[in-house]
Amino acid sequence: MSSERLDFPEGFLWGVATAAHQVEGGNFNNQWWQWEQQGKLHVPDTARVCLDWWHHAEADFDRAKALGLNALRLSVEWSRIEPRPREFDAVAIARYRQLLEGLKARGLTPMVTLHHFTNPLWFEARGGWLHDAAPGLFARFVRKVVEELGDLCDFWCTINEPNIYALTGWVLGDFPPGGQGDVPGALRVLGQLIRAHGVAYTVIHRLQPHARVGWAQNFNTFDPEHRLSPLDVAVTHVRDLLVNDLVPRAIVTGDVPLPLVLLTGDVGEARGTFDYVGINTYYRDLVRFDPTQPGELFGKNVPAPNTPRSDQPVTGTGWGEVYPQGISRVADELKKANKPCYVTESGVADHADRLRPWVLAKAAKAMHDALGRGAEVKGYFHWTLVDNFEWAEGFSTRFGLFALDVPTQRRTARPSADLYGRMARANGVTKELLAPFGDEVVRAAFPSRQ
Ligand code: IFM
Repeated sequence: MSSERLDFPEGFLWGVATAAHQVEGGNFNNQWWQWEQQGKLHVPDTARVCLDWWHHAEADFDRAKALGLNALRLSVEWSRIEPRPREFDAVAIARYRQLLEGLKARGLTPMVTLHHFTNPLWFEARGGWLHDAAPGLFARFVRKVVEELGDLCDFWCTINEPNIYALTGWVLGDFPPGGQGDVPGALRVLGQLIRAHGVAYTVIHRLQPHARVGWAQNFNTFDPEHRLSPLDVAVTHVRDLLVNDLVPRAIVTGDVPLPLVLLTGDVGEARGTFDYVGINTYYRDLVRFDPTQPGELFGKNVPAPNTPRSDQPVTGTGWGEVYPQGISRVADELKKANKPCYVTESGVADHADRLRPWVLAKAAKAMHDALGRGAEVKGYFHWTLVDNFEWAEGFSTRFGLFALDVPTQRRTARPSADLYGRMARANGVTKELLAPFGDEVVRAAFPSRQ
């Protein structure tokens, strides 16, 4: 019966998402490694060996295949492929070819991200993304990647979460280069990343006219703490505009509203440069007007009371309400862009697996609802397969379907790995499938029938 089952369209992608620096190990030539060496993480960790994908990714590909998944998102590490300007490393390229062949051999459609937070040191030394030449340098790298790997992949994600890269690196100080409260700097970087996305799109399509090219946008749901407070509503709107809307609007229309465009610069050439939108979504925050926080644009994020919270980072203001429901809000909103979307990331920091089954059920429901309202959602990439290096938090927070014991590299499936595998194999969700995880998980996908 359809009400007892959430079915997904044929060919729907059920995958997992990863990123090079978070899994490969041995990436000693990018700015994150340098940041780790300077002791800038919130915990005493490094990504030294990581999950050792550089040598053993195939064992995890086997795990993904055994679950019954049909897709996997990974990123290529710019600092490996182009360790020095214009010098391309044939050994690194050969290894990436091997990885993509490995995915294909296992029936896992690869989505390849071209930039996921890390930059080669030589690029940083030239001024990183703030240098005028940065989009062109990125385009040169992208051209090489597509020339070398294009026979094995035609599904590209140019840049992962440009908004988070700018926010954490220029405003919050958690990511290199560690800027704090520098909103103008964040906007300048965003402008550069949007232009870089645009040129990358054009380069890829010149080489591969049939390619599917998009980017992954982090959408954080914001709601005013008090809906009737005009000040809460106003500061919420500003956050929404800067965090969620600016990049998609720029890529869809080629416009950034005044006065922000004075900082981002013109992005007209990025107009229409997308075949899909990648949705990364994790949290919701309520926003309260706070006149004492000019650096936070006069707003303070407050978690909604009595809502699900993930494991938390060891420092900082913490992560908001776990909110997979955000997927349907974003997918509905994106219908006006008239292109398909993929959930390129959704997941939860949850070492005990207490919330992950609920997140999976709720995400499936959110996508199913959005599909029912006409959104073209074509796949879901869970973040992530195996616990990995969570940037400033090192290995202190755990997002994996499989737990990782870092010293021994031993992987242990969490119960939700089995659940997600069953969802993928069924291309849908049933009550029976969710029942072992309890009523709340069943209700997450079948709210009215309990
Ligand atoms: O681990 C990150 C990923 O690199 C980008 N999106 C959010 C994930 C979880 O925090």
